[in-house]
Amino acid sequence: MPVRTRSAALFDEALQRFPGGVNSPVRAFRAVGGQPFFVKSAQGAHLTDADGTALLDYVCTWGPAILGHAHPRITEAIREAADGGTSFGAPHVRELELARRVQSFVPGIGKLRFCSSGTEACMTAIRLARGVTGRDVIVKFDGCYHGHADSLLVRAGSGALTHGQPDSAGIPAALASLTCVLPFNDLAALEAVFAARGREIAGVIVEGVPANAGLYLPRPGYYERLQSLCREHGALFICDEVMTGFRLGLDGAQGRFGLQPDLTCFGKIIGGGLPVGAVGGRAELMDHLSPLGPVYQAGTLSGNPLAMAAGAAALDALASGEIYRHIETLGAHLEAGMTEAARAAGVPVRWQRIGSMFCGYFTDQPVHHLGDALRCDRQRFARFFHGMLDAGIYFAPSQFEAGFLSAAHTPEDIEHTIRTAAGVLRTL
Ligand code: KE4
Repeated sequence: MPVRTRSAALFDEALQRFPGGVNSPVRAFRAVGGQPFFVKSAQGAHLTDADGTALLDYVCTWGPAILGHAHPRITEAIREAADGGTSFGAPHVRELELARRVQSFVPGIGKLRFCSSGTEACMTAIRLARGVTGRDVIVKFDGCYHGHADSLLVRAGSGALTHGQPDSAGIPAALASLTCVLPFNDLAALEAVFAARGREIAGVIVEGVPANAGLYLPRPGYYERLQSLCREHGALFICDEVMTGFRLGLDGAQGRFGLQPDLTCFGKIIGGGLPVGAVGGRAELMDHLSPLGPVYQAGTLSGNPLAMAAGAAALDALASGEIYRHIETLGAHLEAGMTEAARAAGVPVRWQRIGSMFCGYFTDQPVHHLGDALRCDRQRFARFFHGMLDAGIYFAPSQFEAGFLSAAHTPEDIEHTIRTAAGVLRTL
């Protein structure tokens, strides 16, 4: 059991200064018990905690660190940008440099608007859908998380689900009633809601793949039908690629599934680990945004030069496609090894994966939607989490989160993880 006295002292102070001791709920370890460690630094595939313990990191700051932590191309880009100033609140070329890259990789992004988080991107996308269509209803899916804007914190995933508040307090019932929540992968429910309320629906928002209740995948044809129903009824199809954008490939989930969303939300990787978000789509839709159109949206730090520089450096490093081949290979290796380790230990684990994103569900059944995910053995997951953490391997501190690989992970890291898990699973 590693020493965590420094982290414990810091957490004691944090509990006095921040609600729950954290600045984002999922970091609090409430789902797995115990206290979170404090990070001192990070390099490549490893974190170093405040007590000097090295941890092999499968959280990757919830996705952005696809190159690994402190990648020299990113830190150098930030350093060079910072030498010219950290924020201007005025147009500058770095906004164009990142936009050119995003638009060159993702078809259909006629125009973009940068902001400072995935929450802002998704909030803007639904406001735009309502402004463009003049309709009020937004459709989302239970367990999916699109940040913490009021209309989207209805039956939400990630920390909201982890902490048992999928419907947050503080959201007026009148507003929540305009968010229609459907079970994911249920085509009949989708057809029925469009048949009954198609003319009221401003937009449907869905994650590139649902990865905020663990990780499960759309059934074949589901997203295609969702997209066609939106077109048939004049609703906007909003693909939330905050997590999957530039994670599942240069053209994200929409490229993998052959989709053409009306609006796409970005975040995480396009900021290279700095605060960023973006919403993009056809110009005739995006031009509804102020100052051209009537849909207001703004941000002091939108298009921040450091985030733009870090994001451009990240996308340049990803452009050859080599990193995607590497993390796909590692993902398959980890999936096979963890599945075999669980089988040998006699512990039911469904390891679900797409590319370099994965979730080890503690259940013996496949997980296709939130209902399946909720049947997992969360207590056993928590024991597994701590067993691995005590052995120096950091998975997401919730059964309802995804794990990530980076360019810095190696086949030896994967083998070490599998061997360690084989031992931990036998103790559960
Ligand atoms: P941010 O506001 O956290 O930058 O992005 C919100 C968001 C939007 N859409 C998707 C698909 C997302 O996964 C997220 C944020 N992801 C969580 C992790 N599951 C962020 C971690 C946290 O809340 O601390």
